[in-house]
Amino acid sequence: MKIEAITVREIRMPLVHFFETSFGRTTERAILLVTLHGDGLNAWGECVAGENPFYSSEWVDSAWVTLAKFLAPLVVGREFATARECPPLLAQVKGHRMAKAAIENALWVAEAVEKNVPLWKLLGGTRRQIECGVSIGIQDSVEQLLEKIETELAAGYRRIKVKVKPGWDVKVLERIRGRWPDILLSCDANSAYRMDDVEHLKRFDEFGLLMMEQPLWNDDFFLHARLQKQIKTAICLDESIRHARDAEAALQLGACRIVNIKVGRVGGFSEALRVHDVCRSHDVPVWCGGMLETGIGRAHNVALSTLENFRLPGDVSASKRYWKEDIVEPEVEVTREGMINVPDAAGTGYRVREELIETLTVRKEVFGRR
Ligand code: OSB
Ligand code: MG
Repeated sequence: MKIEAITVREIRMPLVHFFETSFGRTTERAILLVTLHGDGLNAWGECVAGENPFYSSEWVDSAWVTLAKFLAPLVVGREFATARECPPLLAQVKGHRMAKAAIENALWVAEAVEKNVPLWKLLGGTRRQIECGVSIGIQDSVEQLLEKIETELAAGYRRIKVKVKPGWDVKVLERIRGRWPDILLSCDANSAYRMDDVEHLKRFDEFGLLMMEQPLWNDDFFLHARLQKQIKTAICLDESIRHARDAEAALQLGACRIVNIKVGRVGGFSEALRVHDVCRSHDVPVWCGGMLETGIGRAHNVALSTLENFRLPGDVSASKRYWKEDIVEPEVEVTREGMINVPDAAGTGYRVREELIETLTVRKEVFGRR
């Protein structure tokens, strides 16, 4: 694709239900979208940075400035034979992986459309259906959480993940297990614990969890390796895996037994594929994480989840769990069996609703000439 211009925009979308983690509550998303214009097509990418730098250092405004000042100028006017040429070009900019991923992922979509193949095939995927789990935030009461779990299980979801933090953990897990002794259950702490909490974290072992996600520091694997030796529950790393080298280091250290791959967190599809391959070489399963994406990022997660080592249900779930109306058509839907049928059409297989996006846009800037 020859990139003639790039549009960077911010949209606002209220969540159907608030989403709360150990680092805070979100009621409305602010989301950056990137559109690459060229070869007569528009290719869309989503930046998964949050409204604040509480999950990782990137956030909407930092991504905006990085895209505007450095990343867009690097790619506007360039011709790409494949999307894989993008990361080396952007490598001069350190970090800012979510901002980079928005551009690179859009290029993968453009490549798929131009080659007339589905994105999942271009990525090397094989699965025609992907297994879905849900991530359920901290609620105002345990009763409210149990009700939510009941709804999601009835909808067919195959794994329940609950957010935990000190004061909302063991008692909550006890209640869940009391009611559902056998469901696939995991928890995600988003770095809410410290090594002083090891004795407390050992108590999680009695719940037969599939995994405990990112219990300690967001940028650590050394202490996670120590913790993993002291608990039976498999640790899954999310925040601290930034690229394939991190995955290799974490696995060699024994810092986790499962890895969550978020394509934005690792800087785009090329690196996500590398992380996938590193984990496969260690026989460590991966699953696809989510960042409360719109249908644009969600469609990318669907495609990525078709790779062979995505062996556990991910956090990729139906559009309607998040949005009253999604910005893709059809919306991402989940079957009664808790699966997403992966589209067969070229590109993502989900049409971007450009007119609707215009109405949600709060700021927009075009780089290059359209
Ligand atoms: O840690 O996986 C996480 C959402 C925002 C930031 C971090 C995380 C999450 C989720 C939600 O767990 C996953 C989703 O449903 O998109
Ligand atoms: Mg997580």
